[in-house]
Amino acid sequence: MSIFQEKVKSLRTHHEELLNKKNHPQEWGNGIYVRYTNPVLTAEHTPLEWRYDFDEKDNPFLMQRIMVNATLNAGAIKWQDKYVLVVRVEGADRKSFFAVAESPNGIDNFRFWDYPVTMPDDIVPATNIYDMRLTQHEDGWIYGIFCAERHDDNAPAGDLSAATATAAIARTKDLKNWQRLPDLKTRSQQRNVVLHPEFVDGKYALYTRPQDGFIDTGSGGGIGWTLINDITNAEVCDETIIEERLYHTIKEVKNGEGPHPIKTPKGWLHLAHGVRNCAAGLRYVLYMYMTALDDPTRVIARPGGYFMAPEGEERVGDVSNVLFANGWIADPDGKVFIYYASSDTRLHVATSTIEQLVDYCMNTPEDGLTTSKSVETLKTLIDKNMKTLKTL
Ligand code: M1P
Repeated sequence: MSIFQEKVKSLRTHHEELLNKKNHPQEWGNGIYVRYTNPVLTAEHTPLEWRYDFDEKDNPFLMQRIMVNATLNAGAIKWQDKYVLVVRVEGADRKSFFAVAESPNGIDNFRFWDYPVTMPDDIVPATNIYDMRLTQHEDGWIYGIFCAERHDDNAPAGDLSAATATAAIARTKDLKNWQRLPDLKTRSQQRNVVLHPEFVDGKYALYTRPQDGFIDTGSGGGIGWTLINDITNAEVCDETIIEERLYHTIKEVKNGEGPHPIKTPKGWLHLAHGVRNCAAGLRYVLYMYMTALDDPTRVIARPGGYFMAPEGEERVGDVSNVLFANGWIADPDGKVFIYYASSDTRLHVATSTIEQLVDYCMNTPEDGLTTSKSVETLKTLIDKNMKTLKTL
């Protein structure tokens, strides 16, 4: 065996070890969900065929020819008994694309399919696409709604950072062949747009996030709701904010719907992200809320504070202090797999159950919005525990 062949063999062995690595639940948690010790996908999990040229003549040093920077913000779906993620893969060139990875158990052994997704372009091609939310809709299609980013040509000459965010829409039956529909027509910029899985009043329903600028929500923001007559020519006519951002909360600067909500007997279970600003920059955390079954716009539970915040190594990455989730899977037995990315760099899983998440939403006190209220809430729990402990 030549030196080159030996190098290829050890590279493949090392890669297989990473792909086959068992994931284990972390021992101490908060009783609400369980984190796992290893990320489910990192840049190193991407296929070697994407990164190396294995022809010795052309690549005698066995160097990476195309480098991958990150694997993050994945849409998720249970598909043919597999836990399937449509991952945002970011190359060293800063361009994101979608690639499908699947696992037999949802917590480890994720493997990418051989080729990334070939996403057809809109009439106006995008520079970058990312953060797909997957919805198996009752109309029979699987929809992927994602952000399409383009340079803002109305910006002053020389401003190369000005961009626009638009909600792009595509649909598929097999996660391989995608049919692109026209981007969502709307007065504002939009990111974090999500399709509700059921028709509402016979129409498609979207969660939106209107924003004045590419980064700043400005006067806009909050999680909005709109009904769409024709998904093949989707246009926002009326938009109502159903989940506002609020002063001195974890969602003061921005918020956005995560994956589409899960239907439970007690209401729709929502996962979202909230953003606040601080001296270290923007801090992204995950939070939950619930809406009524008969009216998905009516909030019925608002647990205060964050549900999940960056911890340990999760806190550091390309965009530090960020947790972001746009994919989760609820199994028929009630187990929930939450796929979240840390610091725009890698992807993790946490597990819980519908019963636990509903309990969390219904029984976590709301944010009282002032220190005095928070202390009152705390004292109520301590008083209750003092009485309980006396009876033991
Ligand atoms: O960098 C953190 C996140 O920032 C954006 O989220 P939002 O639209 O709520 O500000 C997105 O670019 C997201 O991809 C990214 O993870």
